[in-house]
Amino acid sequence: MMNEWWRTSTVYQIYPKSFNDTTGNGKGDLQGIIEKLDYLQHLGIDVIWITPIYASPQNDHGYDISDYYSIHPEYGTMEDFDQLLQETHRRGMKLIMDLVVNHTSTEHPWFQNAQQSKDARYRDFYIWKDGVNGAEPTNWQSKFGGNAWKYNEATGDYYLHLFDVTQADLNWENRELRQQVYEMMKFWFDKGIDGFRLDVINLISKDQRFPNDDGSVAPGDGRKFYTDGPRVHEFLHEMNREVLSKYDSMTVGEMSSTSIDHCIKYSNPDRHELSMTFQFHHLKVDYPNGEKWALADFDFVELKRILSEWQVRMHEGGGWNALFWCNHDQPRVVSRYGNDGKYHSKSAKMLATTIHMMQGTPYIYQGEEFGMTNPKFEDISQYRDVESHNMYKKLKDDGLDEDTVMAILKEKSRDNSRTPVQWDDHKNAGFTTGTPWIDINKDYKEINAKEALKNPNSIFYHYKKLIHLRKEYDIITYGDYELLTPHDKRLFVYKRTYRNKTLLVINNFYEEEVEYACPEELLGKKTELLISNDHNRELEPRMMLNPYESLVFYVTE
Ligand code: TEU
Repeated sequence: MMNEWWRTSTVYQIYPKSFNDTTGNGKGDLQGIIEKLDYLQHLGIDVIWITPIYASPQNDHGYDISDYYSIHPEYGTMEDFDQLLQETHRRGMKLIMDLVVNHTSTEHPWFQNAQQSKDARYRDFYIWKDGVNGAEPTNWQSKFGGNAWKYNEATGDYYLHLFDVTQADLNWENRELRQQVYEMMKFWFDKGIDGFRLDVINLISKDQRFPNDDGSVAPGDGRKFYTDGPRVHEFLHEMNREVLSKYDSMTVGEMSSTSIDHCIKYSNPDRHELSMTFQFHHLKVDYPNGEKWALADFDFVELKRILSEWQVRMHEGGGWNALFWCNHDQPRVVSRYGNDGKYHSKSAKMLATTIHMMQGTPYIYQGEEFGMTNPKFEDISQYRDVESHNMYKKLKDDGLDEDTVMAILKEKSRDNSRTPVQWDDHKNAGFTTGTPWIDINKDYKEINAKEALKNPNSIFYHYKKLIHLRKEYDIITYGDYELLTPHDKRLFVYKRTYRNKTLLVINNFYEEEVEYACPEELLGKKTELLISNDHNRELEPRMMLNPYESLVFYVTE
């Protein structure tokens, strides 16, 4: 079996448009990433994941690809990419790319051909259906709002787009399409990349009956007919056989609305599909009745239950979790589940410890390592995401007033994670000498990488230590997991056990002081405090925890 280096690795996600601009055009670029490789090496990063940098009209900031074999010119050239890959490897780090093959841009040559006629060369690379009684083929909803089918004049029928109307779903039933995908993957692997993050890869197999969704099973938007679909494991096993098995690589599948049973199948090495999976259920505990675009406090007890169930059952099933709080689609976790005011640093460190001591591969999203927060944009003109603008219109059409809609966008929009990385306290936070494509967060003078690097007690050095602990203690990678406070309203305490050793992870998720009673079987033994976001302390029978206090004890005998 190839070396599974990714089980002890930590991944850093870069959203290049907002990372670092070296040309002054207000958008990040590949040379900007090269400039920051020493910073990432200093943090202790093992793998870099770059979101799509392929040619794209940028309607969905690169997730709408028009040429899989070229670099989007605003990011640079293929020579810049080759230099980035070489410089990454020279520093002992690995690089994985984003693979978006559930759909292409409607500007991709395949679609440009397919939309012309019913017998076009690439017609069957996409999903076409006749309307029903003058309406769309089914009542499926796009994840960006509206119906998921778009009428095509030239052929008098509709094509499927689960996302934006300019992102046409590919027909994975077509064997030639699949072979084209595999050839493209080999092109990038032969250049030397170390793997892929696979975008919404559990949506590629659709129920070929294409039934209407009668809404009998929530949410009634059609996703049950294409999520973890009938041939998805067959397709991924074929991808593994044809491509992945031929390279020492890691793959992480983004699994929208998936289940533990499927993720065990996707990531158990005996099944030869993928290395690991992202699931999102822990990031929906602030969705009232499952609705993203509404406001509610997060359900802390449910958060613990979900994370713990995934820890236990994936471990039992031989699956492998990708551990994360943030990415380019999610609000900043310190604003969402932490405290981005008085307890900004402590709560950011507590949140980091909570997932970095779990089993799986941790992912750090750019700026998370020094506690970037939600920008709290006041005006719709500040938003850049197609989803934000679609939902702004939909919520207003639904009758919500401007203030309520803007309050929802402030908490929920994907723009929250897409403001430029705050490198220092200079103009535009050191991100660009030009006009940034999206506003800089106003807190950049206080919250930036330069400040974090100067302060030995910063969030940055807390993350650095967590990354190091993962390499030093096998219990983090291989230990069993048990949640110790399932019902507590403030405490998230769990333990890891491995070869008669115990890791006790104690997190106070709130501003109130709270008492914790330590399990008796852990007292009176050789105990080491591995990491704290507060002061050094001993493990005692009853401990009064400070606001957002987070402690990790290693108990050996
Ligand atoms: O995201 C898919 C996805 O599930 C989220 O975008 C979610 O559906 C959306 O935020 C609505 O709440 C992946 C990429 O991460 C995202 O950036 C792309 O927009 C999307 O796929 C389409 O490629």
